[in-house]
Amino acid sequence: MAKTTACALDCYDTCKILVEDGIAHIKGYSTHPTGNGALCTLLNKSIHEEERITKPRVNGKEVSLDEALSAAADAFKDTKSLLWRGSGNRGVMQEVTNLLMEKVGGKLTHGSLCDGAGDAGIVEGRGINKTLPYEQIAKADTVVIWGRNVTVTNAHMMPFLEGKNIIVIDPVKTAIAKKADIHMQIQPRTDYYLAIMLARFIYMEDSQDTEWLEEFASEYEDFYDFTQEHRIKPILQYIGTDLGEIGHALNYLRDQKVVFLVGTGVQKYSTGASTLHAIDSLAALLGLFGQEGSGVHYLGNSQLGFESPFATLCKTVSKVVTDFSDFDTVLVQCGNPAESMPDTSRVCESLEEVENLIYFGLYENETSKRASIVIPAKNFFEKEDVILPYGHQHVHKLNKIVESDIGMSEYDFTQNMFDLLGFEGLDSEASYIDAWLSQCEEGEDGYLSPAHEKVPYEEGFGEDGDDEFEFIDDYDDDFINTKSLTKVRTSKKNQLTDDRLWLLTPKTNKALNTQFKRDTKVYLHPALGYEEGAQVKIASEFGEVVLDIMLSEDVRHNCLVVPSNTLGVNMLTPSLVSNEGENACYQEVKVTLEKVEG
Ligand SMILES: Nc1nc2c(c(=O)[nH]1)N[C@H]1C(S)=C(S)[C@@H](COP(=O)(O)OP(=O)(O)OC[C@H]3O[C@@H](n4cnc5c(=O)[nH]c(N)nc54)[C@H](O)[C@@H]3O)O[C@H]1N2
Ligand SMILES: Nc1nc2c(c(=O)[nH]1)N[C@H]1C(S)=C(S)[C@@H](COP(=O)(O)OP(=O)(O)OC[C@H]3O[C@@H](n4cnc5c(=O)[nH]c(N)nc54)[C@H](O)[C@@H]3O)O[C@H]1N2
Ligand code: SF4
Ligand SMILES: [Mo]
Repeated sequence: MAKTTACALDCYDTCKILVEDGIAHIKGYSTHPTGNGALCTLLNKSIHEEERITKPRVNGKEVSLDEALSAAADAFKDTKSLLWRGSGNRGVMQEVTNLLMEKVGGKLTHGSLCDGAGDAGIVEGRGINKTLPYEQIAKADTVVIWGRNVTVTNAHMMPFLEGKNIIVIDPVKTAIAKKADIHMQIQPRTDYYLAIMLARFIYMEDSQDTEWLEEFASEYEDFYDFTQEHRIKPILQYIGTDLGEIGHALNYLRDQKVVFLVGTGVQKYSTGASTLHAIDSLAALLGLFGQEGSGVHYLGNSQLGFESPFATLCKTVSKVVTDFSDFDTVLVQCGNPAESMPDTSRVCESLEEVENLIYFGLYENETSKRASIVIPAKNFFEKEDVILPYGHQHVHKLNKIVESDIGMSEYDFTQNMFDLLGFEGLDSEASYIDAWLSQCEEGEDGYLSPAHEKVPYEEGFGEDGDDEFEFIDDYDDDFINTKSLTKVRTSKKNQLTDDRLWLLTPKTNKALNTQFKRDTKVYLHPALGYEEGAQVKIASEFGEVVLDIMLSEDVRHNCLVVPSNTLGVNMLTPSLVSNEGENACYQEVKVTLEKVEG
């Protein structure tokens, strides 16, 4: 009989999967509300072809699983321990190891490599970060795709965009930008200013939704004053747009149902929270919250409304600027910090200092190579789990589809540690799975998150829906001197423009972060005068990397694109957390190029 499961890769879509005849015959579930019967190549191909770690290792020597587990248990005895968990598999059962950390007195991490800055900006305005259902996106007149590469990272959104006016805001002419009604190919890191400018013009022409504002966001006159602090001419020039383009965009925004699909691209900066808060403020001004067919869709808080059975009182350290050398034992689970964290040289130096680096994962990578203990994991086809999506709210039970001899599940690992270290209090795997599922609503199409609402923010904002929307009312930028753009700033570090290039590190369809295919290419505009196929040394104040040149007219002239699966990309990125949200700031960096003769 056919079985179902879902894809646990870290992706907006979280596709439901139909398994007809073993793992070789899987397909997308055609009636799934967010799928269209198709899976992507990562699931159709890459995951089956990627070579797994099959044998446990201790100090470079292959050992039995029992030996590796007892070495791991010893490493947790009387030591300072840290669990650093990545997002290679987004199943909730990943978090069962929190319970082990609680028992050994170890620490966990806080903060995010991913969407944390944007999330913080959303919470500032709306109180909580609810997900806009795809069904509402389908009812929009205009969709603004703002720093999200939908065809690559969110392909199952495409059917919902059919027949709509599309505006794309992206420094790169992405595939969707080529098909859009308007592509605003703006300067990176200027989205905050663009949102404020659009709001300023909305006020100027009196297109705000006054009736809605009076009821749900009554401080809109203060927001008017705030937008007035921003100078139009220099800002439009800095963003790389003009009055004509802004006017054109406004035609698609006023008096219509509008959805903003905002991606992580706009918030990989210290100011990322302000950017989302400004975009949300623009949306509020247009009255887009709590109405059919409109709103802002970002990465939602997937655990909203749930009580986690894995909550602990463990202390935490930053996930972004972690100093691993503070610990004797570090368990790296489901991630690849030696490649995925910013500032690779700093990360690797601090990992070198760790006495017991335990890698618990599927594939060999830069982190597994440094580990003294390697424990192979099972993948999501080989164990039971539950997944809570961030792109929609259709919760899935993940079922074991194949029996595999390789590795172990996170639950089994935790249970083994409890047994070896003499701890008590771990419940059964089934009871934890049930603890998550029993909190869901059961709908026609399966489980729905308890936070699911057809039209979010219909009642209002905050936890209980009785707060108002709070507009953005300040902006701090420590990276760029913005004095000439506003009437209030003081001078800081970088000039508004200089000869260096912005480093953009978006995702690629060949990989899921550092899982699957790795690359060695940089994409440059031909006007920079480099030759395709040659190599170039890219340098920032944090490090350098040599990559193969690909020329592309699609990249803005003052940017370069190095996809996030590229070997060494994070040699260039800073050890920096965002002003709010404790997020990595991968793009808060400018780089220089130097030809490599050869
Ligand atoms: N420069 C730059 N860097 C970035 C980004 C960027 O945009 N630019 N993006 C950032 C973002 S958004 C993210 S989310 C992070 C992701 O960074 P990480 O969270 O470190 O994820 P990956 O690098 O994909 O590594 C995932 C690993 O998880 C392991 N794994 C997979 N499934 C399982 C499982 O079921 N169990 C266990 N135990 N292990 C498993 C695999 O071995 C794989 O190597 O990267 C960030 N890094
Ligand atoms: N195939 C595939 N799918 C994935 C992933 C993957 O690695 N591969 N990763 C998954 C994960 S972990 C995440 S977090 C999501 C992220 O998915 P997205 O939200 O799509 O994020 P990115 O691909 O990092 O960047 C999106 C776009 O932002 C643009 N951009 C960069 N800087 C700026 C800027 O300053 N302003 C504006 N307006 N745009 C900018 C980039 O050019 C890019 O087109 O994708 C998920 N889906
Ligand atoms: S990676 Fe994303 S698009 Fe591909 S199968 Fe998984 S959830 Fe669907
Ligand atoms: Mo992410």
